[in-house]
This record gives sequence, C-alpha cells and structure tokens, in this order.
Amino acid sequence: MKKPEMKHVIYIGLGTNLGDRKKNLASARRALSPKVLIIKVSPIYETKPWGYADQPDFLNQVVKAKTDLEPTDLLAFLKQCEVRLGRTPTFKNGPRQVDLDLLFYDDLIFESAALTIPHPGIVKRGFVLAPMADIAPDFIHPENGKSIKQLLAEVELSEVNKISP
Ligand code: PH2
Ligand code: MG
Ligand code: MG
Repeated sequence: MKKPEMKHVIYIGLGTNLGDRKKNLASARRALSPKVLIIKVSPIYETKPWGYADQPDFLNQVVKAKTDLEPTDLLAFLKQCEVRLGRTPTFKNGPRQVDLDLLFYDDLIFESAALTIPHPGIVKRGFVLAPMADIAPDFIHPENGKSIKQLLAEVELSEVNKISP
C-alpha cells in the first residue's frame, strides 16, 4: 500500500555564515530527511548580516517541506539538527554554522514561551522573503493577510543577492 502523505506543509529558513557555507546548506537539507521531506528548494542568496554587523556574510535559502511532526516536536528536531551539524552557542544574531528557522506551519498562528509561528522576523527580513518569494510568491501570511510577494516589495533588498538559480 502507498504510504499516506505527510500532514503538514511547512517553510524553513536556512542560514549560515561560518565554515563552508554551501556545504552547510547541503548538509542541513540532508539532515531534515526523513522526518521533514523537502518538496521545493529556493535559490541561494548571499546576504549582509542583519542585526549584528561585524560578522561574515550569510548564505540564506528557504525550503518548502512536509512533516507529521507537531510544532513543538518540529522545533526540537530542528534544534537537534543544528547541533548535529556543528552549531555551537554564540549570541543573539551572532555568527552560526547552521540556523534552521521554522517560518510557517500550514496557516497556523501559535505562540508559546519557546516558539512563535509564523516566525516574527519574516516581515522585516529580505533574506527570508526573497528566497521564499521564488518558491511561494502567493503564500498568504496568516497574520496580516499579505502575500509573500507583497511583503517582499516592502523591505530593503540592496544587500540580498541571488547567487544560484
Ligand atoms: N540570521 C540571524 C541574524 N542575522 N542576517 C542574515 N543576513 N541572514 C541570517 O540568516 C541572519 C542574519 C539570526 O538568526
Ligand atoms: Mg534565524
Ligand atoms: Mg534560529
């Protein structure tokens, strides 16, 4: 019998600015499987650090995926992947080997002490909106009713450059 489809559609933002950044993105995508099955991969963008300037440039990418994990379990799984991929603690907005941020989970709006969905940074960050607009321009942000394409038009993009198709 065919395996049933996974239940939830999610978007994850990938970021890295230490070590071999392209390799880190590839390792991160591999580490997600099989609990998180990627169905679309955005181009890679090279982006100036946001929030704390004195650190190397980032590579950023967004993936669309399916999962059966509930939000809290998914967050724990993403944190576990980050550690497995060599992330060590730094500081808020500081440099990192791999950052895996849960951006959207279906059209869920959820808040707990540990987790906010949608990710609160999305609307301000070109380095998330640009890659996401390449794979899901018409996705509607459940809190403000705007499409990713619309949100992208509202942010500064001078330091967000596509480097791969
Ligand atoms: N992540 C941050 C802080 N600043 N800047 C860029 N360009 N890309 C990121 O992924 C990023 C950042 C915190 O997670
Ligand atoms: Mg982040
Ligand atoms: Mg993070």
